[in-house]
Amino acid sequence: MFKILIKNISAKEILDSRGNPTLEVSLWTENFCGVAAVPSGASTGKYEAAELRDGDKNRFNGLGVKKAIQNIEKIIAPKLNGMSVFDQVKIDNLMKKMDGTKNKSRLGGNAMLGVSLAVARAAAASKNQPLYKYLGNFFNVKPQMPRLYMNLINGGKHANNDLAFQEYHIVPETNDMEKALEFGTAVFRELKKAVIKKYGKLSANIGDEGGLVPDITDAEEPLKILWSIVKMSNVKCYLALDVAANSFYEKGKYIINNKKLKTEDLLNLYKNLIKRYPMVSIEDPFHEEDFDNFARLREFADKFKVKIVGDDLTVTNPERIKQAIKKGSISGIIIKPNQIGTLTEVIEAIKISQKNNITCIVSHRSGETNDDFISDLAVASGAFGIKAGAPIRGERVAKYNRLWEINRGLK
Ligand code: 2PG
Ligand code: MG
Repeated sequence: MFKILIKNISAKEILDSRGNPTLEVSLWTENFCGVAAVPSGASTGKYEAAELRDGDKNRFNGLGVKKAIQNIEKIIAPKLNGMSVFDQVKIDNLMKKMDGTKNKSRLGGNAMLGVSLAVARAAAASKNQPLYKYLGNFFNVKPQMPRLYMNLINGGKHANNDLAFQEYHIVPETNDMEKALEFGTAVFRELKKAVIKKYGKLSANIGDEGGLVPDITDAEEPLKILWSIVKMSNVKCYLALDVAANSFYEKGKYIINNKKLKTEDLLNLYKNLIKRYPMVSIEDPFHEEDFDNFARLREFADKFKVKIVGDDLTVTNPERIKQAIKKGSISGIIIKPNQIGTLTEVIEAIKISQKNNITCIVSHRSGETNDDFISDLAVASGAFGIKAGAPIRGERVAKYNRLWEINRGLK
């Protein structure tokens, strides 16, 4: 294959959707430039790739990423310059080797991911291909539009309310983007009205992912409200949860609505929800080490065709994913590029999952940028779903608008 050589790599700080600094990489060849920005989570798993922050309290509350930028420009760039943008695997492996740590703490997972994604963007541009087409070369599947997981009610670490569960999604049963988006925005409008009527106008304020933040404490109530709206329509639509249970797990108990629940109680709560609502999936139902109770719930959920999804449990890490598969803990998985730090490992994570019949859902982070890489990735990998928040807020709609655009091209 012909080669297009990397000439220069630079990076700069930009703000993410929470107003924290993150980095954006520009990777230059003779004629093209690939740009990629890196998101940041709030409910992060212990086993995620390290996010390198400056820790200088006098600047951006310690969250600056100048060190990561220096690593890109002073350590990574000199080694990558002269390599071909088509050598994605070689480049990612080289960065891993240069980093040399298990969790990418030396160079920073954020630094490495920014470069890795920018390489792919520059490669796609060099071939004059849309990104999803270029990424499609790494997968043996037909590109496919993902189902939209629209997070319409926010709780947990993404909201200033007392809802323990982090995300309440609607998942329209269609991969026609226009139909899904039109439906999603209509439900969101109705939801706003319903919530204001029942809980007052402050309840229609929004959280980190654009969903409403009603003053509700009961974990089931949001499902009730969403279902009451969705069931009126003639579009088939499921509900989904990201519990992010790790964020309210303390000393062996789960704190929900000021009550301390035992694992057994929480398991029963899920079983009841599965019986009562048209759920498609439940993500992170237990804390990030609890492979066994994930497996118990999965066994039950299988009978209802509800997927039990790993996120903090699996952190897009091929080793953790293999462990979860072996233990029967998951039937679905969240794919977040910045949890692992290189595109090559993201692709590996997706392939291992698909080979084992695990449903893939590509996901944004709660702290996002306008970068829409994950939309192309979801399509190219034939992922079942994509989590991109509510269909409002610029950094969320960037993903939806990109999918809409790709959908036009695919038709
Ligand atoms: C999650 C994500 C994205 P965060 O838990 O799945 O919705 O949240 O980026 O805060 O980890
Ligand atoms: Mg999650």
